[in-house]
Amino acid sequence: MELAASSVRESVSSGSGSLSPRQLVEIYRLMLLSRRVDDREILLKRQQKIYFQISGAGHEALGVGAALAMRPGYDWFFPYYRDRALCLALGFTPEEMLLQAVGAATDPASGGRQMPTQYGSRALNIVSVSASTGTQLLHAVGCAEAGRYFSANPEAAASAEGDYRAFRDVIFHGDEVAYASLGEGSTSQGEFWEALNTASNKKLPVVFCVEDNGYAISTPVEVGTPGGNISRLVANFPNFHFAEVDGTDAEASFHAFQAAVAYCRAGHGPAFVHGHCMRAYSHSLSDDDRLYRTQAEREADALRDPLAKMQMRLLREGILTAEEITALEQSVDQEVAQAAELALQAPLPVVEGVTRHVCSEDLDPTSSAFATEEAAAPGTVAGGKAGRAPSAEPRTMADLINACLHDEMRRDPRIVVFGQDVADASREEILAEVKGKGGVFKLTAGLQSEFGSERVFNSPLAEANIVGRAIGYAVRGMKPVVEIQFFDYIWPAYHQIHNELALMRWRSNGQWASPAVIRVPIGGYLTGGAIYHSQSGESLFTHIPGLRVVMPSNAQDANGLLRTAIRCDDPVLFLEHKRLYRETHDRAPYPGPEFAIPFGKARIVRPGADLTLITYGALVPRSLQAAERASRDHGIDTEIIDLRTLNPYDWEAIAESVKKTSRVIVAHEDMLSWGYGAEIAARIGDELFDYLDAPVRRVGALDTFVAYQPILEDAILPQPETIFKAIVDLKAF
Ligand SMILES: Cc1ncc(C[n+]2csc(CCOP(=O)(O)OP(=O)(O)O)c2C)c(N)n1
Ligand SMILES: [Mg+2]
Repeated sequence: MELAASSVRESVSSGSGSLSPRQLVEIYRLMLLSRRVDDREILLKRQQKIYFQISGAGHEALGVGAALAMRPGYDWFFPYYRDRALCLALGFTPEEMLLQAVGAATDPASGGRQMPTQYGSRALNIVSVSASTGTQLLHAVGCAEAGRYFSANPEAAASAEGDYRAFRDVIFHGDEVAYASLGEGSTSQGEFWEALNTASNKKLPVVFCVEDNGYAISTPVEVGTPGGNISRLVANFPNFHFAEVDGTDAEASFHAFQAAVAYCRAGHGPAFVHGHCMRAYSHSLSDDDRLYRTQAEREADALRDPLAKMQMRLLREGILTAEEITALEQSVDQEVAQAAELALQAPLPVVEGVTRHVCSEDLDPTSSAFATEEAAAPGTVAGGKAGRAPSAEPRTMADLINACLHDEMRRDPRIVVFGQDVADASREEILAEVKGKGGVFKLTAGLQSEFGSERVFNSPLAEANIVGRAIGYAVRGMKPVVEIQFFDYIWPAYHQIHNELALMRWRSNGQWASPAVIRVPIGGYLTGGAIYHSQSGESLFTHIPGLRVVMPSNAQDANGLLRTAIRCDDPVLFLEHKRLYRETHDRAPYPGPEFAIPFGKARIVRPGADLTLITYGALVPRSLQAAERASRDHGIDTEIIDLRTLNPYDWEAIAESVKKTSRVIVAHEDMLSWGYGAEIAARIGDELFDYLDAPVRRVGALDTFVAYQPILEDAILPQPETIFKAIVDLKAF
């Protein structure tokens, strides 16, 4: 009687038309298995043996239908928490699910870090998903783009020693498809529309599945979806295959997915399957739907239960007798009970391991492998169509960032660059006539012309789209080096950065990682930059575990640190101060294509004996001015430390200097309160108290936004004068 999911998949994909009785029985078995794992979890939760439960009850027909139309370990999956049946039908086992529920060390998705149903499996190509509704859709889009890229450029998949590629294995198939699902409530998220936008525009092989159970917790569908039907709203997206299906009917669901997957595999574009299903239980075990649904409604919904419907069909059509149904139930129950027993005996995670996989355990960007600072030979100029010409002439930070991007893209075919206006021209045929844009600050100029539109391209004006897709690319082993046009507009992407980019490795217990680089122009001192072109806010990012945050103050450091950012295996936020892009004082000769600076190594900008000034970014030149004046006017000898990387940061350099001078100021452009300096000052107070002769001082902007009128801007942001006064003051303390 029993038949494995894989054999259903094979026999179905080779055959045509309706499903055989044996196939229907296997579909029923998988649906039942899913429901019974839910029921077992509910029992375990009531016994307080697990800590959270959310069920897939009512969604089983859609999940099994999708899974049987696709290929585990070949296609790619970005499911959501209702996709228990999908995952079981792909090959995730009941025991593995229950290991998640108990939070076991052997939980294959996260090692006890994530809630149950936040699935993940390398073997099955189920990419780790979070609890955030809708974020995974953009990952699926980036994943599909990466698959297409590798198919067109198979040589890019080759491994390479000496950078992240040694640890990012690549698999791809020319006709692979990515699956991404969500509830109908989550279609209200902007990222849903951003994902459809790119999938449509680029004709990507992504099957979007909306599992419409009519509610988002207690909120009915019409609140978030005008008119109450998402299919009507998306119907005009070009290039899509659309299907609206009874998602409580397993066979209809399966056929809908079969057609959708075939459309995607053939390369016609994305597909949108809208399945009307139902919620057999409340939202989760923490919810009681009797509070917001009438009894009549709940009873009517119960008649649509896909499991009951399938069982009735098997009986009605004489495929199974009542006795055979009972036997099947017993065998499924036994399987689930055994799985629960094993899960309850499984080893629990060790407390000592909690910080494992915050960052890469394989490649350490603070290591000497990235210390080619001295070895690199200055004297050649990178960039441009002509390639590298010898030159020792000093170049700006903007030039040397651009040069690094050219160098690295030549060296590593897995790098793609995208963002708003980063291309020379999206309509590439006009490049014969026009010079091209290459970024609003021209940092990416010439990249598209040299490396083509497949590797350098404009994104829609949507920051979450940029970072979300970058994550999808990066989990496939590519190296997206994306640009957020202004730090002031990074906020729509903050969710992706905080909950996805930085977390991918830790939450999947090292199974998945998304080491993308995000370049971001930041900061003020622009004279007229005002509120929305002058923001700082780096401490909001250094507060995110797993994210490396870099902020160079000069051309040479920018070049060497960007190289490390690109070659390392962690996600990096690379903050480029706009005011420093074209300054004359921070220029440097092009240091060559192998020049790298390790993270977490500060630079002593000015040695001194009397006082330590810790800073970074645009306050480095301002601090230098202040220190020179303090030396001239008062004979105070200030040591200036440029941190260069903010997370990790060079505690040894700080400690060594403070032990020598016993007086310390932390100065930054960002607002004083809750700023980056608070952490450094606190740690100095904590660990170096015995060495201090005075309190730790901080210099920062006033606790307000940056105003447009230059008189106001000058008063708000810290000036050389502000720092000078702090130096004199502290020396006199
Ligand atoms: C970004 C985000 N906001 C809010 C939540 C809390 N939340 C979890 S599930 C949910 C409702 C989702 O409804 P729907 O998309 O219809 O999926 P369903 O649970 O009905 O299958 C909400 C609001 C969340 N997890 N993520
Ligand atoms: Mg819903």
